Amino acid sequence: MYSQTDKTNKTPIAQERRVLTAIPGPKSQEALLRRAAATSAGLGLTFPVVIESSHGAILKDLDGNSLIDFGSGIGVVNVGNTNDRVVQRVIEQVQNITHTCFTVAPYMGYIEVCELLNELTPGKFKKKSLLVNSGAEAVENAVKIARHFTKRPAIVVFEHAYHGRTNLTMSLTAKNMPYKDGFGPFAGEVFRMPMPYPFRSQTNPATLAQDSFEEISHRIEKEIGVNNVAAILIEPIQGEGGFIVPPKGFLPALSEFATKHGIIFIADEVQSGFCRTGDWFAVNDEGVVPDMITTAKGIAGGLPLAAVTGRADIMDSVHVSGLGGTFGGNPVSCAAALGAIEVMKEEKLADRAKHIGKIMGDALHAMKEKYPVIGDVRGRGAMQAIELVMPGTKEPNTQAMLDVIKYCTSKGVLVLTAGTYVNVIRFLPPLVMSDELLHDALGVLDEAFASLK
Ligand code: PLZ
Repeated sequence: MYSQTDKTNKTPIAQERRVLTAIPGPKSQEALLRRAAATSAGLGLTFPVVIESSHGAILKDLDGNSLIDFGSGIGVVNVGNTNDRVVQRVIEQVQNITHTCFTVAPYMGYIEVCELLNELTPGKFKKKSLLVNSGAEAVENAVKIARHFTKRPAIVVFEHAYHGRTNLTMSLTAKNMPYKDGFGPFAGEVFRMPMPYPFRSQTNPATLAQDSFEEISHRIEKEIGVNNVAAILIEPIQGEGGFIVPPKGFLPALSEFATKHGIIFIADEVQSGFCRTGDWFAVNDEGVVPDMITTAKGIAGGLPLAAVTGRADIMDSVHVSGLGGTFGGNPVSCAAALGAIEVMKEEKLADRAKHIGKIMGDALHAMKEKYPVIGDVRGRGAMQAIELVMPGTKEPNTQAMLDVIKYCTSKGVLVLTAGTYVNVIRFLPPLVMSDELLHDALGVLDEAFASLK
């Protein structure tokens, strides 16, 4: 299953973990020196290896080590690395049209991706879409359109939010270091509200959703004025912030409040979308129907593509040529998206995400019982995280996170970090990861905790 086909004329990549050298190995080390010499020091580095090839849930580095991919390039290759169908569609497309610019001379791929997005996103009303290059660009466009439609300036965002690195999206993002520090001045008319964070909240869990909603609605009314608010923008499960899942009832209340006051409710599903949480989109879980939804990452199986999908009246409110961009909805990316979405449907990857979530959830909860450094286990489907603390307290434990990551890397399991307090380990496996590989990776994680002093 999931081995490379002959079409790409490459050696198949076995779906197994194999560590042949220290990590990084000598070739990766040499390549990382070139990286340091040639690329901006402002770029971070999560996995200290240089990748030569990939398939399914395995990344192969320059030294021939086969590493388990527990990050999917930050939630992108949900259909697996170099998914056969995506690769095939890309090869066919790149020989036909590489670029025309959709607003200059349109092509079918763009239209077909939009038709699919309009159908797959929640809401029975008529919808329309716009394609762009990155998640940040999608969010920026959603805000642009919401302001144009409502003729109101203010945007409501949340603590722990992440929406991108452009000037506007940096302004919408919560965390200073590393995203904003020294990069101001920031965009105006952005108002940040408290986010219900069940693990860290002092409030009674039973009333957290309602209490948070009441505080936020009160503040919107008193501090901004509902008639000045163009949009409420929220990640239904916060990504970079540490996979914070709001308590049940919170998102529906917020969305209802927005509707009541003519405020556009925008769900940023850039990280949580495309089967990741066990549904097409994370908002499906509570039946929340956003006015607009931003997507990227998982949409095109590894090629750069992002989208804004929304109520047709909102999306059509912009004058002709008010939206666009040279590369947005590039034909090759669209072909990849059509392949990726087909795979998600046929292989029922939303169900697969639920299955992975059950295995991960059970294993992580069992680890929490054994290792008091694990303060919280949370997430949905194949979007799970653990928050590390000083045992017996809720004080963030960054060192434990670093030690665990280091151990896992040395054993060939690549996992991502997250969190406002830099103490969260998040798991975003490709949804095609086999149960064997999943158990193997979780076994390594358990060993990592056992090895902590
Ligand atoms: N909205 C919810 O998660 C991207 C950031 C990686 P782009 N998250 C990964 C990094 O360190 O830059 C993200 C997201 C949510 C928007 C974005 C932005 O998407 O495609 O990175 O622009």
